[in-house]
Amino acid sequence: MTAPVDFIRDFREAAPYIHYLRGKTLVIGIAGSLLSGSTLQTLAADLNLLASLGVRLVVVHGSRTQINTLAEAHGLTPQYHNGRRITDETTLAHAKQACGMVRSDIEAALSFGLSQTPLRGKPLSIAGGNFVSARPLGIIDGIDMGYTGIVRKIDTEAVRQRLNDGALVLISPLGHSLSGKTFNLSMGDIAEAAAVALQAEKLVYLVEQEGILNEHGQVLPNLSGQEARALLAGGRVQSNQQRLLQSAVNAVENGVQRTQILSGRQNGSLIAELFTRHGVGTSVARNAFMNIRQAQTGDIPDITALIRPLEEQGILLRRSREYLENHIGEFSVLEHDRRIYGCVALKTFADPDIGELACLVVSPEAQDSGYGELLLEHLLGQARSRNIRTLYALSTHTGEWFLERGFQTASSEALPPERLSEYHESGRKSKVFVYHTGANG
Ligand code: 1C4
Repeated sequence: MTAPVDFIRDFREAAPYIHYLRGKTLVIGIAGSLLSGSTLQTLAADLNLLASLGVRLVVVHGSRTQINTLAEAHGLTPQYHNGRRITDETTLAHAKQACGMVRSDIEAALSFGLSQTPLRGKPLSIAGGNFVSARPLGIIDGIDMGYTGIVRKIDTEAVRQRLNDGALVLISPLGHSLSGKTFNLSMGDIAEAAAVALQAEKLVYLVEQEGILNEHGQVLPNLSGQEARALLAGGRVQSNQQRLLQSAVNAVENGVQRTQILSGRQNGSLIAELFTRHGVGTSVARNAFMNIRQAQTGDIPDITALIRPLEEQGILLRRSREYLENHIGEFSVLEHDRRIYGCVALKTFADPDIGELACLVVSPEAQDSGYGELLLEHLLGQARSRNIRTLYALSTHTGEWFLERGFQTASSEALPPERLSEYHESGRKSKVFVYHTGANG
């Protein structure tokens, strides 16, 4: 029997992410509209899977759709100001009712366990409680927002205690004031505040859209906090997503490593985002001043300074100034605070399905902070967008680094003919690694 090649490749790719996420805290905010029927069942199975892999989960559920359904059933029209619900006594009663129903449905779905696996029938322990204290939003532009509240404090000690006990912490969008009043809060406000208070590894928003969409309706894949801020300032994000993106920016600017916004409707999107290199949806990362961009001729002195010492050690191929001038379009550079710390090149061949990751360098003082990984992700994105299916990397010293990131060893004979003749001429006997990008070709 032959091994299922795709499964083995995907499992190898996922392994470093499984290792990395074990013991890390994820705060996941889920829009209320996703919390019913088969979508809820699928999300609950994925949450169970994450918990079984040792990820510490704080889930904040929304309830907007359910409150609106109750309002409509009573012949009421929901009232909003600046995108925030105005909560009168009746709406507060609906909010409490909606939260009770949603919470109970989530608990039931999570209790179902991982169907078709040995974990079936071993329900995850779910913790609830008065983790969120709130205060009224007050009067905005002369409009009394009633029982609409904002987060005052997250009881991080209590949340951490439950997480340490192995429970999933499930938070409803209600908060209580010190005077004993209940306030209707937004899922996003709580998720952001919890992620910051817990200094979570990631804040994930599961929403209806595929991610944050630009003014043309296209998903914006990777943004730095700084880029996201510029998009918001320029009004280049669809109006109904501005608060969500602002929340993502707030989180990363206050210590959360990354915020991810993705569709909760697409089966498995949460798993794809967390355990594959290419991910899905929009990611907002903390490195505010880090940027990977297309190299320009003016970057050649900086690229030369990066690569010359490694050429002398035989780690990289020699590339003359003339070569760099002629091939600068293949290069990308990583800059931080306008200084270049790394580069990588995508070589193409007569066969359009094939590419090579070449000239990958991170300057010694910036190594071990994930820049190499970011350059690799960037290059894989470029390869996919050009429908390159097979990506080679040749290396004399760095094989392990590629193997740990999902590459596999390959025979030099698999290289395209023009690269194979260079390979023989160089006499370097470099090892050959291959990565299947998943592009459709
Ligand atoms: N082997 C295994 N692991 C390594 C490693 C190595 N040589 N170097 C670093 N790591 C590990 C670190 O220990 C760390 O592990 P940890 O602590 O997280 O467990 C992890 O990698 C760090 O990962 P990162 O994402 O923070 O990576 P960076 O440090 O930012 O960057 C580089 C990784 C390998 C890029 C960086 O160490 C570097 O610049 N090294 C020197 C240059 C180099 O080896 N580049 C790779 C070239 S292979 C050539 C060409 O010219 O085109 C040759 C072609 C031919 O024909 O031979 C290439 C592709 O450029 N090919």
